[in-house]
Formats: sequence, structure tokens, C-alpha cells
Amino acid sequence: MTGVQGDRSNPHQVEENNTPVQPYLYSLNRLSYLNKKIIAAQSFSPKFNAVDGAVDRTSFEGSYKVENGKPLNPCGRTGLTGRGLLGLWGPNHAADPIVTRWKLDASGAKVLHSASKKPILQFVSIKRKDCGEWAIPGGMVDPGEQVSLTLQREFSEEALNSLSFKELCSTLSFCSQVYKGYVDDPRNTDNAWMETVAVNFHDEAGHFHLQLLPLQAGDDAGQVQWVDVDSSFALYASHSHFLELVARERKFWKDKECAKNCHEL
Ligand code: RP5
Ligand code: MG
Ligand code: MG
Repeated sequence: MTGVQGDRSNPHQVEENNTPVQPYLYSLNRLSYLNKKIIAAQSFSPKFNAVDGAVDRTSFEGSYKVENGKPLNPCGRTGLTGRGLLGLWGPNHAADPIVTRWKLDASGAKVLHSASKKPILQFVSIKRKDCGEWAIPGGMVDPGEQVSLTLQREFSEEALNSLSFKELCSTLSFCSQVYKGYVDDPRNTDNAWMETVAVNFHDEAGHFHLQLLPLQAGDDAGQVQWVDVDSSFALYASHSHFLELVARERKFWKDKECAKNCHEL
């Protein structure tokens, strides 16, 4: 069979014929549900390399090939065909909020690395429930959602108890976009892959040491804690690379759009 069948974006939403199908459908008569699914699959005709209704099917990596109706992973073959565990055929857009602070001692002085004598950067890391790996508390961009909103929503859902990220943002020194593009995610297949926008929200002043960030794991995070940025600490997918980019502070680049989005958070 050529062509693609309906996307499954996440457990909360199934996309068929470009129309979100809410979970209540699952509780309907199963035959009726399957009939709807077959009809939807027959008429499912995604517009690849374009913003397709509320779904952004463009790639940060440029135009990707579509072969026999199926989008091809721009970074090569993976050994897996189909959509796999990802919700969408083609690019699946995520956002990764990298919240950082300097490690301080009890007196409030910066702790220096024993070898490099440089201050130690820490970031908020979550332990993923699905694979048990430590990761940035990122998540999928919902159809039609602004990335700036995804960044604060995912951080709030996975790493915060009740305080909204919006309130915290006013205490931050700056935010910088550090990466935009393909993610080497274990769920990638030949026809579906992850892409992300990773943004660093940095607390230069030490507000996050003053109990202003009540970390509490939620959603797909089993644990949450501050972790030293250290190349020897293994992280999920391409997240070590994003942290490496963050650690190279001098190479941060101020993004006007990002600054605007931070202000809006
Ligand atoms: C990674 O998967 C992204 O960098 C992001 O952190 C994450 C999004 O997927 P879920 O956390 O929603 O599973 O590729
Ligand atoms: Mg999430
Ligand atoms: Mg997540």
C-alpha cells in the first residue's frame, strides 16, 4: 500500500483527515469507531513541506523528499519504516526549555569546578517515565500552538508544582534560543522524526536558589532535580548537545524573536 494513514499525534489526540478526534471517541461503539477510522484513512492526504491546517509539516532542515506518498527522514535511514511511536508522519515539532542557574554554596558564592576553576552551571532535568533517561523537560508543540507557549506549558507540566512559568520569567536574566532542528530521538523512523526549538532561560541573579522554583515532577516526568551541566552525564536523545551549546556561553546569540516571546510569557 502506498501513501500514509492518519497521524496519531499523542495519547490525548488522534489526528485523522486533519481533524482532531478526541478521546471520547474511543468509548463509542468500537465498530462505529473503526468505520470512521477506515474512512478517515482513505481520505487522509497530508500536505507535506507545508503548514497543513493547524499542523506544521515544514522541517527546520529544509524541504524533505516524499516517496510513494511517504515523507523521508532528511537525516537518512533508521531501519524502521512507518510512523512508529511518533504521532505525525514527517516532522514532529517539539520545544525544549533549558532552565539554568549557577551552582552556589551555603554562603551564596559560586561553586567553582575543581579542574577548570570555572563556575558550575546547573539545569532543571527530568527523568523520563518512558525510558528512565534524564532529559530536558520538553514536549510536543500542539497543533496551532506558539512555541513560546509550548516551552512554558511543558516546563510547568513536567517540572513545576503550581507556580506558573510566566511568573518566573520576570525574574530571569535572559532567554536565548540555542538550537533549532533535527533531534536524534530513539523514536525516529524513516518516515517520522523529531525536531525541536531549544531555548535557555537563565537565572543569573540566583533567584532560583530562594525557593522560587518549587520543582515537582509531573506528566511524563518521574523525577525532577537540578543537575550540574557536565559532559559525562548522559542525557536523552540530543539533549547533551543542547546543554553543550548552553555551556558555551560566549556563543549564545540573542534572538530578537525569542526576547519578544520571553516578554510575552
Ligand atoms: C525529544 O523528545 C525532544 O527534544 C523533546 O525533549 C521530547 C518531546 O517528546 P515527549 O517528551 O513529549 O515524549 O526528542
Ligand atoms: Mg510533556
Ligand atoms: Mg516531555
